[in-house]
Amino acid sequence: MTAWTPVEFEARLRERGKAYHIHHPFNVMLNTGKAMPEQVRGWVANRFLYQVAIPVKDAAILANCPDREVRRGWIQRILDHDGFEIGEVKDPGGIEAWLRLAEAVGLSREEVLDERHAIPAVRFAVDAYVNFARRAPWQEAVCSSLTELFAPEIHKQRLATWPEHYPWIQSEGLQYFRNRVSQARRDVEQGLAVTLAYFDTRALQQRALDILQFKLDILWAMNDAMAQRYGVNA
Ligand code: AHQ
Repeated sequence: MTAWTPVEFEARLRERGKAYHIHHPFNVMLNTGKAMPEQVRGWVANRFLYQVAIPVKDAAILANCPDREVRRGWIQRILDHDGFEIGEVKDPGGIEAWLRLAEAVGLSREEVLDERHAIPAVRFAVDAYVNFARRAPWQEAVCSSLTELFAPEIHKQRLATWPEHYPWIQSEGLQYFRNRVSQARRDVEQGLAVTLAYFDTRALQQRALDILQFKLDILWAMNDAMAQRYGVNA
């Protein structure tokens, strides 16, 4: 079988958006204003496990990647999350912004940092992502980040709905989502370019779709675990 053209291949990747966790009942509850404060707090506390794993996952990709040009682009992801102080330029980073979100929804920094609310299945899903990035060829780990093709929409949806539905959450707590809309777009530019170039036979392209599905399942499973623990209000 001949390989799909890059245009066709990208379309097939984007088609998988149907399985993105924006469609999960727990996320639909959150973004249609039906979540109780305890469910919002449970989501923020458990999603923290995913957030702090992202720079570890990205460092694993850097460690496996011999291509300096790719590393120059990819390292930005670690700076985005861990923050940095380079000369006069300072940025507290996305993990700090997530802790501000935690405080804005009524959690203490301590109870988020000590992961006391962590659901075992959330921890296992996050570990599956980090361990995949450590073990897989770096191009496959890059491909697995492409659930972010669909991320700008979910961040914009939160920004458009949470202030109205959850007036009890202070607005500055949503800064993380504001930052991610542009960061996700920039991430995807590099991730997609690497993926379209490396997966260049029909068999490799199918592998890329399977990798994307694996990561979609990770995000979906996290929501399943939170729905089971906190319930889903229809
Ligand atoms: O805040 C998110 C983030 O920093 C990342 C990095 C990226 C990756 O490398 O896999 N994926 C991702 C995602 C973030 N937020 C999720 C959300 O729903 O808020 C979405 C998630 C993703 O689409 O993979």
